[in-house]
Amino acid sequence: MAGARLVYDLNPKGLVPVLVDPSGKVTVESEDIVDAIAQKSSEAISAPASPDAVEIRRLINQHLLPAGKQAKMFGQQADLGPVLQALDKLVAGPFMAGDEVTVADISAAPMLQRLFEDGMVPKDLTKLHSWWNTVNALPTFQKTMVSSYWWWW
Ligand SMILES: N[C@@H](CCC(=O)N[C@@H](CS)C(=O)NCC(=O)O)C(=O)O
Repeated sequence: MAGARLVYDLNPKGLVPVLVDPSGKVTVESEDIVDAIAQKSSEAISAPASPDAVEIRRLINQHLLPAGKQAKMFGQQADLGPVLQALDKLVAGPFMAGDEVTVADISAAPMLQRLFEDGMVPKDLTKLHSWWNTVNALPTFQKTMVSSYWWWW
């Protein structure tokens, strides 16, 4: 396609997602892309960054993603329980940081979706289950669902 830029031109690691904004600014890494889009949003999804919301994103990126990968791909769930328990304690409800969808929910949803669909979230983590029921019912979240999805690491 004329004018198309190879992923490698945009991200030397050759990974997606890659965001190119109208000014041509390139952003890589999912979390940075979430923040870049949130800052442009008319909704208040990026504000305010409560300490708990910051901790939720740290737990997701540093612990939930690797633990979820181990559990989903290799059946090793040892690291998954502790991070799910830590997240359950931090859920403000109904969304991660309170009454509104924020970047914490957007960071959390892809991996937690996969874990909930596979029944890997213990029933006694009631705040997380309540969060998932709320998020899963959002028409905006449903629009992101596809019948077969791929992994990112
Ligand atoms: N940490 C990166 C991971 C990106 C990543 O692993 N992307 C996968 C797809 S979801 C990819 O581009 N894989 C292509 C490949 O490995 O060749 C992020 O969160 O953006």
